[in-house]
Amino acid sequence: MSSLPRFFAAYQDAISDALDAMVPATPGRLVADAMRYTLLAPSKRVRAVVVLLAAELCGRADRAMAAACAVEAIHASSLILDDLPCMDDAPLRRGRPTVHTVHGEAVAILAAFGLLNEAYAHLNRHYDGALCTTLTALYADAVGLDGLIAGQAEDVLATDDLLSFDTLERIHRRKTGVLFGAAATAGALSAGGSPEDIAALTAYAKNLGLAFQVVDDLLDVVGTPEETGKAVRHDARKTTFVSFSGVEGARELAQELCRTATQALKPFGARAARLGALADFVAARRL
Ligand code: GRG
Repeated sequence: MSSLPRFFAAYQDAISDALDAMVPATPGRLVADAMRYTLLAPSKRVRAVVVLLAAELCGRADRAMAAACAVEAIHASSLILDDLPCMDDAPLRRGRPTVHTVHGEAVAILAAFGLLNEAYAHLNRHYDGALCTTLTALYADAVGLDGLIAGQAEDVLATDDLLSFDTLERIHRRKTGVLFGAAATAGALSAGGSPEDIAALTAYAKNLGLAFQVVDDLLDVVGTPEETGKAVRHDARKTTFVSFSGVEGARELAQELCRTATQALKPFGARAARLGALADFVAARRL
């Protein structure tokens, strides 16, 4: 399954509408324009869909959309920062020129901070009490010094070194896997899921996230800008899962991680079919 499962479209539409309302258009405000430029650009919305599907599986999806929007805002913030000249220096993202090439670096950095800030503000506006505190801490930890920031720091600083497989895995579990895990945890928490449900969904999503990153490396080699919306052969100087394991090895690793992810869903039985279909998509994705 190299295209998104059919049920995805309705989730993507609902998420895009909610994101549109989260950061409303305010003509003439450059930073808000830059935030919307990235946030509303064509995206798979995988992390937000994971939030919603985890909540559904735990019995109620009606409180999950704000957590889904917040994770998308964090993700969009990280994309802007990742693309900056001092990091990946990427020209293209989501099929469009990157924010800093359109608006300049200063506005891009402010837009990234704006999106991160909005993510936490959004949680605060939509949740109360212990749930609000827990979700805010969950996302802050995912972004923080054991999460995206740690993974990115190690990745950026290691460009010219040969990395061990363990180091590569640690970098990408943090850069990508942790936010997927937090998305599933947030969805389950918003629905009042049991500790067992939360643990199973988090294990699923962390492995799914690492598989997602392995395929990201793969698509840098075998994909096209039309498929991925990004420049390809951009990681040629870096140690990646493909430079380590080859194209076939990386594909097998992604499939193995997706199988491990799906096994974690066993306690849910057939009710987890959509998350299973998402794992099948990730293992074979071309976008
Ligand atoms: C302060 C939020 C924050 C981050 C600082 C810059 C940084 C640390 C981390 C970078 C994390 C990053 C960009 C990891 C790559 C993850 C990845 C595979 C992105 C592509 O995701 P897709 O394919 O993109 O889901 P779409 O466009 O579909 O949403």
